[in-house]
Amino acid sequence: MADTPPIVLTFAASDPTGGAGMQADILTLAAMGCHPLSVVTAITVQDSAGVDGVLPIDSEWVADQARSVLEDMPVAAFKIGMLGSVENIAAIAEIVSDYPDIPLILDPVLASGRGDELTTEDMTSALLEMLVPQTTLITPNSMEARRLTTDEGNEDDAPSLDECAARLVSMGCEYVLITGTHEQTLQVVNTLYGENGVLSSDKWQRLPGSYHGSGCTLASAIAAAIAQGLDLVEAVRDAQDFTWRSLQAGFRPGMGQYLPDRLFWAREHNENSD
Ligand code: PXL
Repeated sequence: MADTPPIVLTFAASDPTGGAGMQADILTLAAMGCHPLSVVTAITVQDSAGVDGVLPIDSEWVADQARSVLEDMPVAAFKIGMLGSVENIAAIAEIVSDYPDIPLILDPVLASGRGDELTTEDMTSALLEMLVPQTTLITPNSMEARRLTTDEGNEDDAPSLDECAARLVSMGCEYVLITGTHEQTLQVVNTLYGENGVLSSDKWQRLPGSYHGSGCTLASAIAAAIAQGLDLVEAVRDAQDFTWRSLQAGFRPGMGQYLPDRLFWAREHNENSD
């Protein structure tokens, strides 16, 4: 019998396009040699151009899905994406608190890449209060990092990205990876922070397209690399490389955004063997 691959549990919402959300996580985790467990938190109606509807799953069903598989199988990492409701955040926070030794990668999904709001203010507060203190690594893009940490009642509060990361660490997570796709820089600069500030900063060639699911791919790839036994700094670098190559191989199946191709490596192999 074959060995069991490392197991990663993702809490995420279904995206029928296969670009983002749970489908992105499953594709990425499998592509990186892990077995994905998937707890669905919400279902969405969307196409490659935008989100038309979100239906959160009842939080007891979310908890039951997770408890069943967690009692059955050993999990090497958690990945948390879109959560759907405050009740779901509370349920998931309670579950992960029973597994304090399992690394937790939190992708704070506030809006889709195309600007559809996916998280209410109440959900953002719940995320900061209940999940961030239990998080190993949070992976906001620069806009999310500012939104999570800026005091909106204070017009003078305009923190640098370094300050945003420091504030997130002070809220209780161990590491912060801020991605720089939305910044006006020639290359995309992604910076990893720990409790003493910058740990590493990686520059990536900026790709021309607009992609749906890049953040989900990156956070899942980090969870997979950690589950495979890499330390956090190595996992973050490997996962960025995997994500960049998935984006470079991206395709445009519909009329909206490009989707990352998490199976780029399998297709390269096919071409070579022809
Ligand atoms: O990319 C963030 C994201 C996560 N999860 C779901 C989504 C999106 C973006 O649209 O639809 C289900």
